[in-house]
Amino acid sequence: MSLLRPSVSSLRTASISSSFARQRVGRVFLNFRQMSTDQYEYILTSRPADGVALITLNRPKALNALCTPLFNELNKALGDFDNDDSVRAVVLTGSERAFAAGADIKEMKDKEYAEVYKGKFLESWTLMTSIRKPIIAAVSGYALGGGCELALMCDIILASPTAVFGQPEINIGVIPGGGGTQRLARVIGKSRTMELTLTGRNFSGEEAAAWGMVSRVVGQGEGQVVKEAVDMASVIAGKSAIAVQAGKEAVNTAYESTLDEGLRFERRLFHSLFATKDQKEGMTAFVEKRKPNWSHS
Ligand code: DAK
Repeated sequence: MSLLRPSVSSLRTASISSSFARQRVGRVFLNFRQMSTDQYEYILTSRPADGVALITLNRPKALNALCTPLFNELNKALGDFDNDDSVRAVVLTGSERAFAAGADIKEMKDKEYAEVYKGKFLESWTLMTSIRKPIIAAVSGYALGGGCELALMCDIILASPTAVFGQPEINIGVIPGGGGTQRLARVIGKSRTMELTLTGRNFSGEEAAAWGMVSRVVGQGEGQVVKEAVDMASVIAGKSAIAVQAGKEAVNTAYESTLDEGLRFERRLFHSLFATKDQKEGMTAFVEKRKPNWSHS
């Protein structure tokens, strides 16, 4: 199956009764139960490797501008994959030209304050941060504004040499609203974030890698970044899912707590893994010099 042209593979009608589907965002309950995967218009989903799901943003004419229906579909697909035991890691990508050129300016431009404030405009964007499985962003081309913020909400970012990141909202009379000022500041520091936010200057994947925002810039070639992200996701999918979930939770806690609290949380999670079959299996397999056979429990 081509990674560059994934098919809409899961054409089953999903019955989402999970807690995710009814996730609380602010004071709004989002409910995606009525949407089935064959209704996707703005994304493609596929299963390029065992345990790996690939979501491709697919709004090419608008450079994958993130309109509300696209985000609803993205949240729905992520929620489904989070609840599907056969998926252990997710790759999120766009096109060669654009990961995503930001929130849809055409959708936003005529909105009034009361409408966006009362209607909690775009608040459902944060829903994806509650996904338990790792999400790897494979970024080619433009990742601007909300596109950059979307990548920052993922757990790992790989960039192609063509990647162009930026928070250009200042150029259209606003500031980042999807976490750009907060997540960027935590990852690349105040001075750089201030510069990027106030000048709107774009930055390259190489800069992002040097600053620690991106894991690395991968080799040249169309589709290469997706291939490398899928390879990385496959490695993760080969681990104990329960340990992977704990690892993601622990790392994310580093951004939400003091060092002392974070270290205590990490220790507690580490201790709790001794209640899992996978800890017994993993350590026994090491001693017996064989590959572990994970039960993910
Ligand atoms: N929105 C809508 N359409 C967009 C778009 C966008 N962000 N970006 C590109 N397009 C559309 C263009 O309008 C054009 O459509 P047509 O004219 O063909 O109909 C098509 O995509 C191709 O774009 P260009 O013709 O402009 O292509 P170029 O190669 O010349 O330029 C570009 C590519 C990416 C440099 C340029 O399109 C551009 O500057 N785009 C806008 C980038 C931008 O300013 N992005 C930030 C938007 S504000 C929040 C969450 C998130 C946000 C806010 C709040 N909450 C949770 C509260 C996020 C806000 C933003 O992202």
